[in-house]
Amino acid sequence: MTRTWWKEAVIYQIYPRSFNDGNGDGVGDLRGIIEKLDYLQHLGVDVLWLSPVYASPNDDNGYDISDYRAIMSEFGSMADFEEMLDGIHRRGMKLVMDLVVNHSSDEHEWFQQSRSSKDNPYRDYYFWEPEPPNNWIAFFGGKAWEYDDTTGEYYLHLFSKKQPDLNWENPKVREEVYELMRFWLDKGIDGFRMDVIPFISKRLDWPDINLNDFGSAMRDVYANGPRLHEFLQEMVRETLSNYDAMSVGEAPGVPRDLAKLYVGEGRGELNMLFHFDHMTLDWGPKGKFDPKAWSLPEFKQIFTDWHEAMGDDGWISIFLDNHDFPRMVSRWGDDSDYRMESAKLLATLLLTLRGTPSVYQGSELGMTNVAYEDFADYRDIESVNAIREAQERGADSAQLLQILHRVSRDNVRTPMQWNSRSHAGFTEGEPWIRVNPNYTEINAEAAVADPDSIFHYYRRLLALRKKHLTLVYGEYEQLDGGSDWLYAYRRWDEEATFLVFLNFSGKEQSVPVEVPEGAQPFFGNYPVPDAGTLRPWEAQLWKLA
Ligand code: ISL
Ligand code: CA
Repeated sequence: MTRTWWKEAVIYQIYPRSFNDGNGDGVGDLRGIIEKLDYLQHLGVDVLWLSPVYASPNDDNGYDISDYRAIMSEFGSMADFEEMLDGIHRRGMKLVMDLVVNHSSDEHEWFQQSRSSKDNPYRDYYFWEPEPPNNWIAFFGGKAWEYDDTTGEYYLHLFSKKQPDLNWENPKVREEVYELMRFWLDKGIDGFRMDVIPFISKRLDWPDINLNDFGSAMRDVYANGPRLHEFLQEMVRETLSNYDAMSVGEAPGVPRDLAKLYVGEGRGELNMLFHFDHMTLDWGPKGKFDPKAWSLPEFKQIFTDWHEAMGDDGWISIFLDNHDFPRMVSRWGDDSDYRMESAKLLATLLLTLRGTPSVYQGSELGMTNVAYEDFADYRDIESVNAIREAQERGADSAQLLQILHRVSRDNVRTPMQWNSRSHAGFTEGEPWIRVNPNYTEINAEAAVADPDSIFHYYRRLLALRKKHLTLVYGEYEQLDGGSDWLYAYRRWDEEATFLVFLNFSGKEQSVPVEVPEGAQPFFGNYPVPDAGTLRPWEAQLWKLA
């Protein structure tokens, strides 16, 4: 397998609005990020991925862009951006920006022109139809075709109605995208995370979707369109191939058997992708607001199947949470009795699989989901729309709150918890979204001061991963025979062999897999490991040879 810097890197995702407020207006910003670069360097991550920082009316917190070449005024100026980029590079880190080009904001100049008349030169930058050609629904509720009375036609939006989908069939649209990518690459950024990139090529036969099976709608209709790979190859040829930059595609709707088309090494498309199989594991037939139980055997199988599907030709990025999904310790661990242990166990998983790990801000502190008691505390458009729709239906409020506590994207958008002072040290003003009340206990200042903290566990394991490339490139084999509490696997190459045992339960258990004679305890979340026994949420790494 070819060695590259982005395979050996660890990504840290910053959600700028919630990271750190530098000027006291209650909204995180670029100066706030600059203040925390030393913290990130100390943690030992390599690549900072910033959720969008471009000009935006913030219907979807920056994922609705009105000017791709300007910095959002709330976040600062281009001079702040350049200072931040320089500060990142001086510390030996890299910067990856979010590329959101499946759609723009409706306030982008292109859409303003496009909607103004049927013969405007920008008309074909978007999809316009005299009648909705199908039953598509939008991710944030309601129908995907919106009537616009200026010209009496409907435009397509797979997300909110303020996020009209760009028409990639139009070569001018593609050229605009490549130009804006070159604009940022020429400034010296180190790559892009590409938002819903499998959706950019539309099925122009406009088939209906099965409204009771959102998973197959994503896979067969919204994603993986007919010209997708042609577009990606063209994009890479025109932009990334001329720079030493990385790309990671957000890939909802991409099944394992299609993944190599995106990331196979000779394809000239993406370096890696974020697949969604574990993220949708607890979604019912109607999607995330219809949650169901998940099981450990299925969860593990997903990692094993993806490892095998990629083999030695293709790469993925491993993540257990991000700005769209619940906190990993609340979702896959135990955020009450064993928060510390289970957050460390999940860190072990995240950092010892084959794939580039992506750590979401605050997970290195074991930050948890939030449980707002008041609907008015929710900020995310997806939650706000879901609340409105449920109330219109006359749904039970208590039940709705329970679902939001479990699935709302605001769970991961509460301010970063820096210290135990007012508003968790995030801002000197009023935060745009309420702080999680557990900040007095869970915060960076306390974590950095405590050698046994989750923070230092990440830091040490990150350093070990750098030193032992077996943990990056090595082979992988699952060893636990489908146990419902144990996840056990081996990572190995010519240099070394590691055994990883993860107890996904709050009970002490005896391990059915033998630790070979001569194996040394290498790392773990309890002081001294005992071969053959795992304590509640214990993670053990053993090294052979
Ligand atoms: O957030 C989700 C479920 O709640 C996902 O289905 C999400 O909508 C999907 O992964 C696409 O996400 C990306 O594009 C969206 C944006 O809202 C997300 O924040 C972004 O990660 C539209 O740009
Ligand atoms: Ca601010």
